[in-house]
Amino acid sequence: MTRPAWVLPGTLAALVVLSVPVASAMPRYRLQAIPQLHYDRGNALWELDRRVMACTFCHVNDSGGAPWNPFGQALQAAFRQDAAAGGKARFPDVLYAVLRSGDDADGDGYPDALEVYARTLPGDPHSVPDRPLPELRAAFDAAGGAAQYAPPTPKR
Ligand SMILES: [Ca+2]
Repeated sequence: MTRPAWVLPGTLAALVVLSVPVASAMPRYRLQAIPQLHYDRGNALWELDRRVMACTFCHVNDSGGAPWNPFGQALQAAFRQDAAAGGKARFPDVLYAVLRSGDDADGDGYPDALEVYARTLPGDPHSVPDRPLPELRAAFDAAGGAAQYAPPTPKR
């Protein structure tokens, strides 16, 4: 007996999805941040792969939740500031504002946006880019600077 042609690809796809560690849905902010920061590029299964952006990007613990690291706290502060001013900023706008500010939340000498570009953790001073700041900044600027992390235009 021969199998219908669709059985094998379908089974393989299911196996691939099931073999991704912690294949549960990711929190909403992370689902928004990953494409905005281009961490999804070249990874068709990014929505199922928590390794694409570690919880420790914003949180202290690997499993997320409280407390937040200095970068997570910077995002929270920006939300509070916006709310106090009567704003209703969306998460992508807040993320962009924090990155555009040029601040270095973890104080490791690399501004947050450059850490995003280098794929290191902006809230962990032990996670630093492997090249000198001037060299990294030149590459970052050539790639479009902070503007490359502008929020996506909302779909209509
Ligand atoms: Ca860092």
